[in-house]
Amino acid sequence: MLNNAAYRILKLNMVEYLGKAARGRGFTAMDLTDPELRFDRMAESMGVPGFRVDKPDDLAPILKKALDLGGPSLVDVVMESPVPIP
Ligand SMILES: Cc1ncc(C[n+]2csc(CCOP(=O)(O)OP(=O)(O)O)c2C)c(N)n1
Ligand SMILES: [Mg+2]
Repeated sequence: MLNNAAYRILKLNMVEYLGKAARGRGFTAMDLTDPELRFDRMAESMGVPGFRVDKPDDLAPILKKALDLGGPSLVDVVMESPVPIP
């Protein structure tokens, strides 16, 4: 899964609605960072192999490892998802 640790669509909606008025305002309750969500660990807790990718160079080897299992697994891919305010 592509994990941007945020409800990004809600941020985009807020910026679209407020435009420049969004400057200086925070995104209340739209970040999922405290606590950090670990979907790899959630998968493991349910008996499904979990992997985490936190740097781009690891993506291909970890995907290969997951696919080589020949069964279900979850790959938690850490994404950046900045939302610029106009
Ligand atoms: C059960 C449920 N609760 C709340 C919502 C409202 N909602 C729509 S999109 C969204 C955030 C989606 O965030 P995410 O899945 O992380 O996707 P992203 O926008 O970050 O790509 C929420 C809370 C919903 N659609 N369904
Ligand atoms: Mg998200």
